[in-house]
Amino acid sequence: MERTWRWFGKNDPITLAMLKQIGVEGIVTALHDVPLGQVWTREKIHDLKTFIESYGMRWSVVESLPVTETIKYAGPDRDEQIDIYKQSLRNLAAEGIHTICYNFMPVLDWARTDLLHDNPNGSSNLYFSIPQFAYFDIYILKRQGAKDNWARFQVLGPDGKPNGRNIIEEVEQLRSTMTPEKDHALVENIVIKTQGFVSGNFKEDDEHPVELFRQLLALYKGIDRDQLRANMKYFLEAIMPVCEECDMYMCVHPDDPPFQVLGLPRIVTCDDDIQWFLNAVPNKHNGLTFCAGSLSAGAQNNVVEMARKYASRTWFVHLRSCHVFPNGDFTEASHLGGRADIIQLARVFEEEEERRKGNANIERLPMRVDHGMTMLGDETKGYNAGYSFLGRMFAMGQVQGIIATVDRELNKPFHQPGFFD
Ligand code: DNO
Repeated sequence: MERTWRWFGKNDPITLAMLKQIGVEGIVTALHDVPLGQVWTREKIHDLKTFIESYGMRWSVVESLPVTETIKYAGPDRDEQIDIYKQSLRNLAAEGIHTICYNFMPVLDWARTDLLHDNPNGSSNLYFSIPQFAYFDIYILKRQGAKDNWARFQVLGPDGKPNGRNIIEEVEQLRSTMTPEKDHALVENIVIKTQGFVSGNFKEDDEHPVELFRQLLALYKGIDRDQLRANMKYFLEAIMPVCEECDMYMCVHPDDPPFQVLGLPRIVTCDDDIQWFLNAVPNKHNGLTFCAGSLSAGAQNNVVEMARKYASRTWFVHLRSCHVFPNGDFTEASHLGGRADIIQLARVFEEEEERRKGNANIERLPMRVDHGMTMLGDETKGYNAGYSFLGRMFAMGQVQGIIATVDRELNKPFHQPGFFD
């Protein structure tokens, strides 16, 4: 796999010169300054691509070319937005970029309740607490029907059966300990700090993020799982001719967390879902971002089995692993532990890459380590949540070691750029 890194553009405090020193071969980025729903021009793409190439790396993957809400809920201007999307795809391909990561999660991209949760070793990680999230929904967002939803919400145990957790009881206990400051911190974690840099729906300086959130949620009134699936199919069918014409590989990111939240349907959460969207539009340009972290947060998912099953339609890999507690809350595990089994995943995808030899544009399978620990001073640097430097570098070192070992077993050459070897 090609070792890539999510970089947030020229304002990212982590520079390309730094990345070069740690064995990064390719960059995963987006035009973060283009407002949501506007065409990415060739000029802007070219400018960033040339900048990346001046460091001896390539722009391997776009993460993300955002699918605007109107496409997801089928608003009146969705065709217009799809046309804009197609134009951006054409412009990207014309500049030699052929892999696009996107997601089809309504309103909320990924979700966490705590961004600096203590690990036993003194570092910290991202954390998702079901009762804290339910508290946000019921008492901060005050979503109609939220309490009923959470009363019926079933947390699945490792056997795939409901574990009997009483969420409402825990929410009420939590409520008695909450303060306005703690409420504010929860809003920051769920909306501002996690969405701001990925989705374009929210900005760091939004004055009324919760109100904005409510307005976006209202757009999905009446949209159930089947309807959202139909909208995803419509979008994919509409863009496939362009993807074929310019050999563009689309890879949807699984939903994070991989279960329903805020009464919104989520449709890329498990084996059945993946099978569904791949079959619904059976074209190799309709593929998957295999995000081991998101999938491993679902106790129902056997991540290695899924990797084997879907490797041939995977165009981008995210390596991280979750630890799911018996009560269903989860946190990021070490890249050498947790539910995902990154060692086995590296085998699956290194073998898959061998099968792709000679196929232009997909010959290398781009992989990035996903969220890493916040450690050794990362917390003071203002990095985006989950995207620390030292923590991700540590994970990258571990993953490179795994890949080198697997490659030795497979008799596959392993090259570590930047050294005399
Ligand atoms: C969070 C990421 C997501 C992901 C997008 C892809 O860290 O996993 O923001 O990049 O959903 O569209």
